[in-house]
Amino acid sequence: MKVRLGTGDLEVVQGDITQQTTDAIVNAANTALAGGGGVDGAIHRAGGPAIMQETQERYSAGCPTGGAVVTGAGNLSAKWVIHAVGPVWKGGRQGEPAQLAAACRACLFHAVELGCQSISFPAISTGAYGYPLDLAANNLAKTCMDFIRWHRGPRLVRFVVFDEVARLQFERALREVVPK
Ligand code: AR6
Repeated sequence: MKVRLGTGDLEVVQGDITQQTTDAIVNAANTALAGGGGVDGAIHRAGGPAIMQETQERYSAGCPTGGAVVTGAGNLSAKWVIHAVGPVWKGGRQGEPAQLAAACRACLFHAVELGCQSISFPAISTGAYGYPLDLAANNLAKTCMDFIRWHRGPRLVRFVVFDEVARLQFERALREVVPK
């Protein structure tokens, strides 16, 4: 599913984030940038050791929740990996929505600064970090839509989700945030 906004497009695809050929792909990282399972494990496995090496050299202090840092993409087709740190879900009243939106915006600002035309996001925080899928989809769709309406680029924001349940949630969320 694709939504055209004039200033840029938002789309949802079901698949593997590591296979995307967008200029940047987003990693669902942790504050230590230490690697892990899920998206993080898949990106480091497919991208090779150069990504972790650069991460350790440049960001030895890690990255706070709600932030994002950039590395090259090793063996991946993308040019850049933007490592975003989403919040751990603690019930929703401890700043998680603002932190998820901040992490998403940090990625988009990096992408624009790097001159990226396109960026792929996974469903940040909805795996190991337990953020409810429907709420994360709403949050990420709204944050990206607001961003590409008010900034020059990226031209394409793609949400890459693993399964059909997530795809349906992101499609619903996109339909709901599109201006009528
Ligand atoms: N492509 C697209 N989506 C994926 C892929 C993939 N290859 N693999 C998993 N997903 P998660 P988080 C989906 O756990 O919740 C790591 O250990 C998955 O179904 O990767 O932000 C890190 O090191 C889920 O919907 O990220 C951190 O410690 C979504 O991607 C921690 O997990 C995100 O799941 C971050 O947890």
